[in-house]
Amino acid sequence: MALKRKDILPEPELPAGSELLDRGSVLARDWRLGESAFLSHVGHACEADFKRACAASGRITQHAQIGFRDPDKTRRAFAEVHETCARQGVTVDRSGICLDWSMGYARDDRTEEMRGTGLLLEDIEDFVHLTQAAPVAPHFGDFVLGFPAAIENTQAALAAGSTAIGNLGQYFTFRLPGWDDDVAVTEATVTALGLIAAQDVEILVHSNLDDGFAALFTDLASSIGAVLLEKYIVEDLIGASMSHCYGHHFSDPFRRLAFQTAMAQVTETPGTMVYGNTVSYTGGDAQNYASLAAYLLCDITGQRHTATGHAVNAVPIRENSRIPDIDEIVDAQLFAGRLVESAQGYDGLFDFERAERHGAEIAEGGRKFFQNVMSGLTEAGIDTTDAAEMLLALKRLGSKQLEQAFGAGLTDADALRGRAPVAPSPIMEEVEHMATERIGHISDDDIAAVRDAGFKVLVATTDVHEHGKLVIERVFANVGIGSIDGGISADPDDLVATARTTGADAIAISTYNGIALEYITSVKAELKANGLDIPVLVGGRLNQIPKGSNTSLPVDVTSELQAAGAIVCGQVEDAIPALLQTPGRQS
Ligand code: B12
Repeated sequence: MALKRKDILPEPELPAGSELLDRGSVLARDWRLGESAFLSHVGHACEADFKRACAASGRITQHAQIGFRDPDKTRRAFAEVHETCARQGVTVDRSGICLDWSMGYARDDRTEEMRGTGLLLEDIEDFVHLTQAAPVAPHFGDFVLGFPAAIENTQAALAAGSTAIGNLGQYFTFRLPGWDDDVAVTEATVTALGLIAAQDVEILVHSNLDDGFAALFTDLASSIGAVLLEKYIVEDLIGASMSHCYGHHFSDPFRRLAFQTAMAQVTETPGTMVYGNTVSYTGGDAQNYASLAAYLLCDITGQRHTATGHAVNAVPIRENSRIPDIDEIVDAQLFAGRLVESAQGYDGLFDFERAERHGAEIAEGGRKFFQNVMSGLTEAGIDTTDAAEMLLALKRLGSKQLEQAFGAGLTDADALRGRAPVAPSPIMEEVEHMATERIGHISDDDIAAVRDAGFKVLVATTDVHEHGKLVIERVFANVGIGSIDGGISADPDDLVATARTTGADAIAISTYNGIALEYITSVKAELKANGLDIPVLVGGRLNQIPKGSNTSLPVDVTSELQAAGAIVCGQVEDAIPALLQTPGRQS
């Protein structure tokens, strides 16, 4: 069915992109790039120039991600990681931080209740202080662009001398709790992009594809399509430089390499970093070291063959169980440094031609996706020359609808998005695989019993992590449990309202953001206020930062969740006995 403007942008009037960009360039009169220890050290005007110089000389650069909550410890980590590695002959070129999601709200609107597991930089001095801590390129990605606070966060990042600011990918998929005004978010983001474009040095607008649509597309060609769309908006419409990151969900080495060659075929601006393949960290230290080596070798040899400017990112091997400490970050960087040396011997052993051929197919599919989106939006009545309209239309359509309507693959009724992917995305294959594996843990008797009961379960997430929800939905569909879509980053009151209107028999909540207890307590209170008594199942990462603490380590809250009346599920199949014990069903 053809898309119509009224269904995507029903507002009679929206802020014009050109006006927002003008507003941004007026701000640029006062907000200019400040000094950073990195730029003084390397003697380049911006990180993009530094990246081009490294690529030209064949040097592989390294990115370290630092995830502490405490600003002092974060500064210490910037300095210690750089210094300790330098003493052993390894250069950490850039550092990113995991900012807290409450940084997305305007400074004056932030409250302690909103805080998640990340770092809060209260004011500009905090940003500046950080970038002076070590001569590493400061990367301000998460929760800067794409949120209500986009302008003030961008001003602070610029003042602190950062020339890589993001994360546009998050604009498309992340939602702050309690925040529904996507027009205001778009307004702030486009104004901030105008401020960036008006700087007299090149600032990379960073986008982590895996934070955006790539985590949920079934086809890698669609992800290259997203690269082209963001490049079109940022470079052609806004006049800034677009720089991409990818990697979390790219577990298959061949497609990981092919995707890098596809990127090289459609972009010229240097990439920020290749993110570590974090979803492969499912074991203990020894197993995770194997995963680290596997993806790093692929990324290093990829950069040696086709330098796209991406820094390689060695994710510490305990990242799946807790926020890594300084010595663990150092270990991962030293590991990467040694692998950069060892990788030289592997050059002739990789089939780059085959990877490039597949990359060309992915790039071709990406161009098709881009063209399909552009003509589809034009036909719908969207002004594709207006950056704000383009961003808002893409955000509102979302990954599933975009891929269904505009994907490059041929129509296939059996495929998840109704199209056979050009290059299946590894993460969606993993989700399918995990669902099949979990179904194997459910007995035939239990399957028969849930089928008879005809349960309808409302399934939702508290945050952006959606794969747990997808696995639950796939398993439920297979064993005959109906799923009602409660959405992503759902607010507790909205979730309970949906439970009431749909007559759900239970609520299944998948949570990863360190807010499990607070969220479940609110859901239980909302249920009580609405006179509903249905089971609340919860699974995922069940931890929370203790109130009033500045520790970087969230603590497990399983027993508190149980005390609050939730049914804690370690695996999807734990939902089955819990549902079968449900005393009464809503009529
Ligand atoms: C993939 C991933 C992402 C992707 C998510 C993509 C997407 N759209 O889904 C991206 C890159 C976007 C992302 C973003 C972030 N992430 Co993340 N992410 C992960 C990662 C690598 C995997 C999580 C996952 O989806 N696993 C797949 C699921 C299916 O596997 P599983 O958990 O084993 O699931 C089983 C069970 O748990 C169960 N289950 C799950 N839920 C439920 C619910 C019910 C009812 C039932 C019955 C069962 C059940 O079902 C599954 C099968 O049995 C983890 C680290 C890790 N390796 O675990 C970090 C991790 C969860 N992320 C983390 C963080 C901090 C973030 C960010 C805040 C980072 C940032 N600053 O931007 C943002 C989130 C921002 C936000 N607004 O929410 C932290 C959480 C910290 C904590 N709570 O201790 C982790 C642990 C990494 C870390 N150590 O720092 N992330």
